[in-house]
Amino acid sequence: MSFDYGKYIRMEKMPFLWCPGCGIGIVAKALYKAFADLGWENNDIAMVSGIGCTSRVTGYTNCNTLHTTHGRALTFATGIKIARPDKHVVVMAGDGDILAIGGNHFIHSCRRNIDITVILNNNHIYGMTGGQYSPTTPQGAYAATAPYGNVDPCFDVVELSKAAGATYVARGTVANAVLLEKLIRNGLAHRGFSVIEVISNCHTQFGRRNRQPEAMQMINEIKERTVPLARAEKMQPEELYGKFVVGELYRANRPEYTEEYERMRKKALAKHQTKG
Ligand SMILES: Cc1ncc(C[n+]2csc(CCOP(=O)(O)OP(=O)(O)O)c2C)c(N)n1
Ligand code: SF4
Repeated sequence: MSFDYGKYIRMEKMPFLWCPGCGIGIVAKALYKAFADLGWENNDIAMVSGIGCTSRVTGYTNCNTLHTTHGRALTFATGIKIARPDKHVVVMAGDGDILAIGGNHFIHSCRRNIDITVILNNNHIYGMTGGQYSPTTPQGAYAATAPYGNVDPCFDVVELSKAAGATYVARGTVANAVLLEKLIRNGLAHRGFSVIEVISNCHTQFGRRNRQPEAMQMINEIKERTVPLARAEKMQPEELYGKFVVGELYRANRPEYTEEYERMRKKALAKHQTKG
């Protein structure tokens, strides 16, 4: 079904700065489709980002936007959600932005279960700044700062989010936009902290150094390594090594932060008024 994604784009900002074939375009389109499916108007949404290629989505999106400093999107997003709980707050983030410099904010936002949706575009590298390795660069992969291969083990975004307290966790890829739209839509609709990890391609900085310099090479490789959750459940852990298990991977119900905060505020107010 066609939809008017132009409604969510600031046409005056065109053209996008992304390299041709970059996965971020697919992620942005899936996000706009999810907004349209949910019937969200431009002014219903507040989108926040830090710095990076992924973070540029915010500048191109026609809604209430805040393009902040590297790693700090969740601090601004938390402030917005507390001040305006009526807004749908979305954070667009790269793996470096939200898991390295912003890692501390990320785990504590998961713990609070604040009603914010994070779209974590995992292209396994710092794209914007020239291909330094990030917390999701696979061990052994090459990067500008790992010319002989990366020694650091990488985070599993799904396990990290679950362990820290997020209440909706999903993984999709740029190789399956239809599934990605559904995962994003369900994450946006979820009341609580939701994380949608998107396995994406940065052929310019990651692929070029790892024998996949073309966008389609990377996207095809992502497709080959993708395993839907139902199939993964029948596989052994060793068979899943190096694979991307996709789908809605975790859901939980826990009190949401702004509601709890409001409850405490009212309690404090009542106590104060009784004393007065
Ligand atoms: C405090 C600070 N440190 C470092 C930078 C430089 N910087 C800008 S974007 C970026 C990394 C971006 O990588 P990622 O978040 O993975 O996003 P991508 O570009 O891959 O989408 C870095 C290190 C900065 N802008 N501010
Ligand atoms: S450097 Fe990588 S992440 Fe940035 S626009 Fe180019 S392909 Fe995309």
